Amino acid sequence: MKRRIFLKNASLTGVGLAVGSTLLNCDEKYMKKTSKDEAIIDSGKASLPMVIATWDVKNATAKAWEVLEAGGNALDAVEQGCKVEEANEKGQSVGKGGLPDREGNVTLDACIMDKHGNCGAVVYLQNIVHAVSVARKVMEVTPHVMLAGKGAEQFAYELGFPKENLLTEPSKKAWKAWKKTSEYNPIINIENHDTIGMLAIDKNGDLSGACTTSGLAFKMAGRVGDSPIIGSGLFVDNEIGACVATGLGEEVVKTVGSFLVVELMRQGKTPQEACEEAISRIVNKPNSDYKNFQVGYVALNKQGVTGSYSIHEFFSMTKYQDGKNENLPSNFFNKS
Ligand code: SD4
Repeated sequence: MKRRIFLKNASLTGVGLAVGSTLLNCDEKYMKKTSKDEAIIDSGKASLPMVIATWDVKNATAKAWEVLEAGGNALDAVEQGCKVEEANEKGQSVGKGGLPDREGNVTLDACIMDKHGNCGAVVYLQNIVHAVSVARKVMEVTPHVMLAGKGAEQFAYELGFPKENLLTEPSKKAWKAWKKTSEYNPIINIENHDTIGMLAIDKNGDLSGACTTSGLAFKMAGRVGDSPIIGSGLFVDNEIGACVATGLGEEVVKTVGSFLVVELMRQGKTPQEACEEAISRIVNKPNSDYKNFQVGYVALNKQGVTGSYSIHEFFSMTKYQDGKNENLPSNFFNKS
């Protein structure tokens, strides 16, 4: 249910709106004017803090919420939240236990972005569980945005990250079974997508986001997807909102999906409308093969209004807000 906040006889620009216990700064461009002296904020539930994530990852959002509730910032929240899934060996698309590439190597992609627009990423990282934390270190202690492969791994060891074998027995078994046919067919949800992308707003109203994945199962050695690419897998603009993607990364990269969603929100679209438009850019391409792959976006704006949309059914968003941790099915394009 959408909660609507009515402002009467108020100047719309730079209004400080008390929502719950949190003061939210609102700007005219986020409001729908209904008459000269009344505005509606389509706020969803604009009480802060809040966190959303791709797929059903309630343990991860619970961790992020714990950080936010204690007054922690959104950056710490998304890092801590993503780490839960990276350590979860049962998740076969993230961190330890991720499905390997066709050579049997688990390689991780991750990125993180803060309220200042700073960002860090690692691609093709091996033998380190917490790729998101390495990405954060790239952002914080190097002059660079992205480190790849051996360089990223070496950097992590220098900072004290432990070396670990990421290939668990079940994932090794799945790889061996795959090798019997070696068919590469990255079909929609079948591959157990659960790349975690997480976006948070803290009690100060500041945004951050992170994304971490082992990428597509049985990908070509050396393949990097959208998840560590700023603007594709993730984008955060603290003035406007943030977006994170999941699914077939090649399609997200080709449309610079997360940046597109944030820019559409800047132009006045709601997070839901922006996610839908970004999906339509993919499916409406001439000769789009969208029936054979999945892409999903989750987004939120500065006011805590959220959106999520995918090409196919069974994508979902987990949202923790107002003390409630819920997994919500997303609307989707392909109803046939
Ligand atoms: C990739 N987008 O590497 C990732 C995969 C993914 O859930 O999202 N899986 O293309």
